[in-house]
Amino acid sequence: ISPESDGYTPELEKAGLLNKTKISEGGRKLRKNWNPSWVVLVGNSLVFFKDPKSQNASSWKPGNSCPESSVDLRGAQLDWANYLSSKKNVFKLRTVTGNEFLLQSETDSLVKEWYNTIRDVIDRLDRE
Ligand code: I3P
Repeated sequence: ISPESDGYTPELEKAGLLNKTKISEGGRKLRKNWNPSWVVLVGNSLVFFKDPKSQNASSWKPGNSCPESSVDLRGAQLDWANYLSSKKNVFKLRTVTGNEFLLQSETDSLVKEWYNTIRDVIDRLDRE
């Protein structure tokens, strides 16, 4: 059976709650609007869901709920970015299309895990 005909869904790497704000769109600066977001790292994408309370680790699966947005991690840049916020534990993700997001949590270990996991995916895609 080919992966496609088997209803293949890409591997879930990580899911959890982070605070998120988009700070630029196609290189154009946006006003910050921090909101909690249910974030799912699956395959080569980071997928964002609204309404974190109603989400769980299976929510990303096709048909289960509609994401607010998603970003392709191929060619993306990841950097610590505490200088861009008054909040602690902030990192910035910039996509090849020039969209920039800040992601944050009060929990140090949680943010480090997210940073490292996203870093690993970007590095893997860079080597392909
Ligand atoms: C912004 C809001 C953000 C803050 C931002 C403010 O004000 O307080 O939370 O970002 O700071 O401008 P407003 O609600 O009036 O848009 P941080 O929490 O990340 O510091 P900034 O302009 O220095 O980015």
